[in-house]
Amino acid sequence: MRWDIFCRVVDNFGDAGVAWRLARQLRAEWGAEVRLVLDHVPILARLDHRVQPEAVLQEVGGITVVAWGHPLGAAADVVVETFGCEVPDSYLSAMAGRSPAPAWVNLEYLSAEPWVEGCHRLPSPHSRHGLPRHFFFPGFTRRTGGLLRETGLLAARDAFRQSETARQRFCSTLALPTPAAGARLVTLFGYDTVQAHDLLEVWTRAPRPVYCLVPEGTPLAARVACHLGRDPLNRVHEAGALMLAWIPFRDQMDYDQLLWSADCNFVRGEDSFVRAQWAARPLVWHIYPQSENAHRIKLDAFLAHYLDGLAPELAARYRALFLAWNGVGDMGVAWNGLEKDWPLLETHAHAWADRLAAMPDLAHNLVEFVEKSL
Ligand code: TRH
Repeated sequence: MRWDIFCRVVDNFGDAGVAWRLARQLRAEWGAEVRLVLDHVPILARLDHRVQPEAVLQEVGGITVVAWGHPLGAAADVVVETFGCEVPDSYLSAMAGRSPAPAWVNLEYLSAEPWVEGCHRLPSPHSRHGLPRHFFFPGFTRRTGGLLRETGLLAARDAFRQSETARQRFCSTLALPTPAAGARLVTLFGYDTVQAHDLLEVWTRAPRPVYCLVPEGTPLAARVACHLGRDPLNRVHEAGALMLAWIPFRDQMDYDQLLWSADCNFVRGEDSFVRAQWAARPLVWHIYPQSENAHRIKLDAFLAHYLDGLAPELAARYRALFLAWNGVGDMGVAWNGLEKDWPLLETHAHAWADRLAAMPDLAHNLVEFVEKSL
């Protein structure tokens, strides 16, 4: 089948990141002929070095990447609008002129809120030209569209972890010092937040050494550098129990290995948040901030699922860490409060990943849905 995926970058990397991941999986596992129509190709080039930022039409890994506005010609069998972006009018006319009509789906943002189950697969009231369009919601339960997960992802993760030296090798490929024995390896990807100051202070005095890897090129990486009075070009900073290194922003396809190497991943938005769950290690989520604290509802909804199964006191302490990192509460108290709990959090993170993996993945659900509607 031919698929056209449309994406407008609202900000940051996640919009393009999700669309690109979906495109790659449809191509690799479902043999789909995919065009990704994107309004900001340079963002995709940050996620995949094969992408030419200025090209209006290019082939990357078997996927056609088209800059928004470039003529598209005939409509595809399946049309996916990501995150409520509307297809261009000229393309809509092409869709209307096609027989049979294409399957048309609006792939929505990820949320664990209960209403998602009720809206998943509902027809969109805003269909134009009388063409049917449906909402497709990712989610954490069987009554949603699920999460993006490539076939073989968890097996690749486990094989990576089986090698005792994988972590050391990973650090050496980045030309970084090897983590000290017993050091807790943490990756730090989030939005700009003052909580980072407290966290760095806590790690400097931590009873167990912390080795923190910070992907460059984000406001948080710059804030960390500013707080430590360092230039990220110096790469490594050491103070007390903390060793911190700024690392190059990785290609999306390599990002998983970074997460798999770590003992704890600070992640944000949508796609890195999901990848950290597949990494099956304790995570801390910096949720995309929304006006009027709307993100708190989303955060609480996720935690209601994610913390399920932990003893109540431990769940409360872990919850405090999520909240503190999102600006509510003391980061130092929250981090130190979990010092003895890591083995339990690790077991829990694994069980959570297994629970999610028992459900079909998003690409599978999406293909099944459009095949029925065509
Ligand atoms: O970048 P994000 O904050 O993205 C978004 C946007 O804010 C968007 O507007 C919003 O709609 C969405 O979140 C919910 O966070 P996210 O989703 O985690 O995307 C980051 C992408 O960057 C993800 O695909 C992983 C990738 N990545 C790399 O490829 N290499 C790296 O080194 C890192 C740190 C991330």
